[in-house]
Amino acid sequence: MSQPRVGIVMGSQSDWEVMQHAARQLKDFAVTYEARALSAHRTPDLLIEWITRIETAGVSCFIAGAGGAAHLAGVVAAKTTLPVLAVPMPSKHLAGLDSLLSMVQMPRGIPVATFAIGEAGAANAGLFAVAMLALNDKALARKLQAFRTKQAEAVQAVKLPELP
Ligand code: RP5
Repeated sequence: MSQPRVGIVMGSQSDWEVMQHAARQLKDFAVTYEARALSAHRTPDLLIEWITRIETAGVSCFIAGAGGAAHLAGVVAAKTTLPVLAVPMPSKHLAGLDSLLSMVQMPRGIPVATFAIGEAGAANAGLFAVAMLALNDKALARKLQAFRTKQAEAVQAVKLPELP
């Protein structure tokens, strides 16, 4: 199996429905990743073991998704100097505002880059990881440019309906 270039971690299996959109972007760009469900609260020791192992394996960045009291991305950032991209999950009671604030309000010195709540944030975290890797990978940079061109063409081709 090829070496992962990105580590994806989420606080629970229930986050996969959203976090699969980060994995999908990486897969579409043929960027290898390893995805795990590990929790800052429920499995702290296993989380730290995984961070150490996958960093040694050579990943370039982490994408962390969690909901509620979402400390996962912050804990990952505390254990590595690699870039950590955080995706707030749309939580049941506060619609993800709790997740967003838990992730975005990091103390000075331990940054995480926090994305939008939910699927768009997960997809954009994947695309951002691709953009970082593309800095040192010309073929990937060309693919990313082609993706942007195709996306712009799709918007340009939109025909809005006439009013009756
Ligand atoms: C967080 O609690 C997880 O990231 C998830 O978003 C939320 C709920 O987890 P489950 O109770 O569904 O496992 O730690």
